[in-house]
Amino acid sequence: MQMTFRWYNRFDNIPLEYIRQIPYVSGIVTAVYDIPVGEVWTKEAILAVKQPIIDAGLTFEVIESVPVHEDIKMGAPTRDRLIDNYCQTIRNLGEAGIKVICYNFMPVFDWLRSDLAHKLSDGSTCLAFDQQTILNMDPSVSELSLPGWDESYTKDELSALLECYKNIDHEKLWENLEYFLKKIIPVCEEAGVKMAIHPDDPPWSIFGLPRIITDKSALERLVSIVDSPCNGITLCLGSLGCSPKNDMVDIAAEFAKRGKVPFVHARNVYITKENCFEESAHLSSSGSLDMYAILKALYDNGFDGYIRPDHGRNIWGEDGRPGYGLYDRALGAAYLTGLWEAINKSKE
Ligand code: DNO
Repeated sequence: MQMTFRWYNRFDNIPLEYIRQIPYVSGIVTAVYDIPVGEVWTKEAILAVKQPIIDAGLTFEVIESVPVHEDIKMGAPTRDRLIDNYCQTIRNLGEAGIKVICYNFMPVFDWLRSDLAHKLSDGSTCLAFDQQTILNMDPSVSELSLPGWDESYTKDELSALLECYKNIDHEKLWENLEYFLKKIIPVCEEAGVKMAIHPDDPPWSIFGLPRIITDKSALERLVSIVDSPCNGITLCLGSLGCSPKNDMVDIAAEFAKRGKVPFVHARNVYITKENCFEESAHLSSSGSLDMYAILKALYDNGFDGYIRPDHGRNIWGEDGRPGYGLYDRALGAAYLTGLWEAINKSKE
């Protein structure tokens, strides 16, 4: 298990030196943020991101994310050129020492929340999702973006995109994902890079858009599209785990056993009612997930990939990027490392 930490490079105000001081954190997870979605990440741009990380004594082996252009998700006629670009980015990343690429196949929106600063009883704030608030929102009349998304859209861009997706149902989206994977996985095999799809967050359809990576059977289907160690998943506990239908211990065990989990996003969620949740502190006692049992399932099934604490609360007066401040994620990393040590020692 390699403990990593997400960092938004020159767009992040957390110094790398601070991250280096979190016990056991050895690597940074980040991306090239200034190349438009769909264009090739040049070697120069990748190395410019890598150098300060190496200088700080950390490793740079996981990318989150190389965003997938909407034309690929929609199966538009332009997709072949965009997939060629994606393949070139994979090759360039492989040459720069990258081992895992996290990506997602969610139409238009990446993760979605109704509140970025939901107040908890201890005075901290967290990300939260309330289904009713989302149902009352109309994306075609507002500009939507979240800190941490790869793209934000103007009102007009959003309306146009939503219109295009009217013709794309779940099966069509699966077909387009299959087309994409069949082209890129052979390139990954040559480049020595593993793809790790991020589940849809939250794992149900929003604004009438199809969402497909939502449960165990979807993950089964995904890994069977191309049977390769390079076709894996980012096991995001909070994304799948905010639906009580997803048994996270079982999912962790199953896909770790099959060597399909190169990357884990470890965070807890507290399910307040159906389709509503708060992003709690990482501890099992704070949320709805049994973090010990999930980590044990990973350990027992040979997990040896990268893991990172995920969204943290804003605590101790920090005014951090929602979900991505320093303090609570550092607490999360220490907690996860402690669990891992205890599991490891219990086997001796
Ligand atoms: C949210 C993240 C996601 C994730 C992408 C991966 O905080 O977990 O934005 O980076 O979905 O492509």
